[in-house]
Amino acid sequence: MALTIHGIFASRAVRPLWTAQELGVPFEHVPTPYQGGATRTTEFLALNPNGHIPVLVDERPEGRVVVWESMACALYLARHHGRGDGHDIAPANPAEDAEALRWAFWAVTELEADALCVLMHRLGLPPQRRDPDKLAAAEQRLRVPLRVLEDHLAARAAQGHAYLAAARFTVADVCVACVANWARPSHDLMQAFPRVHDWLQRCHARPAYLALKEAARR
Ligand SMILES: N[C@@H](CCC(=O)N[C@@H](CS)C(=O)NCC(=O)O)C(=O)O
Repeated sequence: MALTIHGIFASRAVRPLWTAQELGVPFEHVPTPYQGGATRTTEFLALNPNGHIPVLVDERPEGRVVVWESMACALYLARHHGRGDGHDIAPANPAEDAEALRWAFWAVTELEADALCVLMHRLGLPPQRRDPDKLAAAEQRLRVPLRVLEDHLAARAAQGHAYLAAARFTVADVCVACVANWARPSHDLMQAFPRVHDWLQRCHARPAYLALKEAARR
């Protein structure tokens, strides 16, 4: 198969997996876990010297393309495997491309570290390792970018749009939803930012996402 995505669903690999599934492009999924040493083998390190998932391998007529960094993988897929005609999640013009780029970079720089902290200290870590002070500080800091997202969604709604970057769901929504989702266990934040909460629910109710989630459960 031309496209291979390495990395389990319950990781940053969800970003390219969800993008590929939305685009309807055939791909092989190699569910490499991030624990247990699979990302430290010589073979894996040859694909990604950082030893992280996800990795995307695209066997193209002109040669093999390897992409790591989850947001780069998602944006690459949309750009090179999307139709770009305004009917799928790929950017259809430079303005939509700019939206996808800026929201993807925004998610990793403004949101990711604190959202991950919320996920870990509310759910991921064993209870004895959870730190209420770290959690409270992360939730407090997240109020700044989540306000930006909330206001953006309000402005979009006023124009009759339910998604971030276009009249339809696009890769920009995938990139931000995958990260903002980590803050969902914070009831306070979700209550404070109801548009973010509702938009996250809408994104995660997409058949492509649910299909991947179901496949991961099996
Ligand atoms: N900035 C990277 C981070 C990748 C990353 O840290 N992936 C985690 C799983 S979500 C991983 O592979 N951890 C294993 C390790 O670091 O050993 C990206 O977005 O792709």
